Amino acid sequence: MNASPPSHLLSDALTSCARLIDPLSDFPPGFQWGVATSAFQIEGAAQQDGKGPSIWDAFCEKPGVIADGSNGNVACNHYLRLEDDLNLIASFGVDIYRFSTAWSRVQPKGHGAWNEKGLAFYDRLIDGLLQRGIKPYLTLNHWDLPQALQENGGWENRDTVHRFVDYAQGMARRFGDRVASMTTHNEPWVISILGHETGVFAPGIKSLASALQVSHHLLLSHGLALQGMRAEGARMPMGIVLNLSPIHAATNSQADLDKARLDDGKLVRWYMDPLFKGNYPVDMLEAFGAAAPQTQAGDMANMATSMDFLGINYYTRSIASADDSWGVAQGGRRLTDMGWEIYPEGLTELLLRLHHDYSLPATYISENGAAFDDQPVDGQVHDLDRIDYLASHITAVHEAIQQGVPMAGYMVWSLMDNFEWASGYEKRFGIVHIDYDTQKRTPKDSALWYRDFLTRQKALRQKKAPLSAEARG
Ligand code: IFM
Repeated sequence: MNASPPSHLLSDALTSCARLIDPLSDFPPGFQWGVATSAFQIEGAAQQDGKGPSIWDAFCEKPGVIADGSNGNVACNHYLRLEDDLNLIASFGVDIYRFSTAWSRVQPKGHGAWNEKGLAFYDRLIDGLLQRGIKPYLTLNHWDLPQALQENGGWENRDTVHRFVDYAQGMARRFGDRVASMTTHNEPWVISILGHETGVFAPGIKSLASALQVSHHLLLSHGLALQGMRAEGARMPMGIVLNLSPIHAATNSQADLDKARLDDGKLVRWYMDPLFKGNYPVDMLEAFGAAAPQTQAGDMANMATSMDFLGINYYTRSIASADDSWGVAQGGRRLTDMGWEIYPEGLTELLLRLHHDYSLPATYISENGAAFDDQPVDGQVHDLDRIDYLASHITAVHEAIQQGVPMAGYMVWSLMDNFEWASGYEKRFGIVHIDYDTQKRTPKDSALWYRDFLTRQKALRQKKAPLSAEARG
């Protein structure tokens, strides 16, 4: 890989970021640093070695749903470039690598027969990480439900809950001795709302009632999967990953404040309340009316099965106005290539609020990053905007720690440019640039900055370790 630091530009960036993060910033002992990806976005090999189709394979075939008309057939070809990618990950000095397993690669129909070749791929990935001293953080569902299950009603069908528990148990049996962390679902709000209410993501359904039934089944399957994996003897920390944002009212008018409360109910409390309090927020049940999900006795207690950690994916804040007139540009802040406002202080605000309202368990920022239109120049990518973005958000995490939030780690989204769902390959979130014509990987300046930042963090850790041993006497 080309890892030579882009000299003056990188050091300018480091100096400017040093303003944000005190180089001696003290993160708690054991705080984990990592990078994250997901199976469908990077693996490719969509029909290789017995993999079955997922709902995203099927969705990409619909005309007009993916901005550039692309699909995940090749993506970053990670399936075939595993060894090189493992070396790439290791070159940044991360503690952890967060990835997802493609359910239809290991169990092509989502139930019944397992696919040994698919399982063997994840054996190689997990063992390759361990050999390099990197902890594998596995996510079971990063949106790519087997298409065969969709044909039976998908997440709207309660039977899928039980299929997911079987899948989770099978994965725990196979990999439970080696993975350091197990996440059930990534961003259930996205699966529910974007997949089933607005229909802009797979499977492309447009019904609020379907969306809410889906969210119920996702949370239920999460709780039952934790119980099922523990019953298999799995002892690694287990949790879920939510996409959360603070929601600010555009003005102090009662109508805007009410809308902000409603939006917060739909994005944050609809998930956090069942998981941590064992009930749905009453105001939201009222607001959803007849669209509220069908539940069965015992569901709420199962959803609140105790978790070892919570993962939070944070990208931006959200502004609520009663007439939906607010435009992101009105905040006066810079926007990323996704049109998302850069708002790092929202991360501290969110973490403090969640800890206050729910008394958080060990909490990870399981995704944080930004898309910018960066292109290589003479073999380098000078993505200083991304360095600023990452540094300011890491500073926001540090601030939350100082105010008492039990933060356990931070993961950059993403290791490499990849298939950004309905945006196709047009949006680049990676700290490693991918040339999709040649599959060449080029670490961007942000990757080199992150590597250097982690080197300093580790040096600090080592310096402190003997001190704390001494202090213990
Ligand atoms: O790329 C996605 C990821 O799959 C889930 N969280 C948000 C990212 C950026 O949109």
